[in-house]
Amino acid sequence: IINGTVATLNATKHQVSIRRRLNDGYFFGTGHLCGGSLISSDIVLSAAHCFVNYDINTGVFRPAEDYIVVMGNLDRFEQNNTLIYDISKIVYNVSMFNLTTYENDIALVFLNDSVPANYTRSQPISLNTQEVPDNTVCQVTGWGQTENGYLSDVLLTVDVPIINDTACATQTNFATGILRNGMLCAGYPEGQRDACGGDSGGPLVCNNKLAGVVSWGIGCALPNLPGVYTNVSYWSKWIEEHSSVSGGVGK
Ligand code: 4AZ
Repeated sequence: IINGTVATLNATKHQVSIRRRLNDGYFFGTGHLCGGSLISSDIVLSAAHCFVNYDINTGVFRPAEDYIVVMGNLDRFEQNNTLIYDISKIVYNVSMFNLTTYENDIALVFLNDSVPANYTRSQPISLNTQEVPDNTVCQVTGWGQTENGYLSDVLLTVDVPIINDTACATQTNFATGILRNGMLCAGYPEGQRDACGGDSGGPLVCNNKLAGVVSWGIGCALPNLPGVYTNVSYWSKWIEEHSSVSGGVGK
């Protein structure tokens, strides 16, 4: 997160950290790989690209056993007060994530056990099922890269407004990225505030509902190059079909 502030646990109980089980140092020393959002007692919504094996850049997905999900903490190194889960399966859309266009950058991560309903540090978030009006100010959170280029030790949050699709398509087309169906944009004309590497898969929350999944961008926080998110409302039917989680909180 670029130019964020420290998040509060109260506002981010849905936030999880997805980590590589093998701390091989390839991605990030601590194993933190991506963010995600708890959407029911045992399902996390994240980005498909988090699970692609970039080592050989074939677009092959790594198996679920390669990952763990950590939650309940603001401090990335916190060991107490956290819950750690294995992943029983990861569900992608049949059209599959496209490594070139970043289309279909969504994944359902099924935990091997349910988060106890009385565990107050982690709670599911409701899905946004309708289009978010342009200029709505939303919050994106994560442990991703900050202004100094390193992952954050503590969960950060930053406000970003939703950008009109047409305006965003024009802006992203200036460079290599192309805005496609199922994506939405948020950011400022002047840049400055944004998600960045390591925030991927994490939540964009608008009016207390999960509206976006951090997906991609051209650099981070650059002028006229907004952050691009997987549009949760575009995928809500697919999410419901594969998880029994609908607009409310499921299970
Ligand atoms: C990334 O590399 C990434 N500015 C995530 C989000 C953004 C850029 C890059 C958005 O995971």
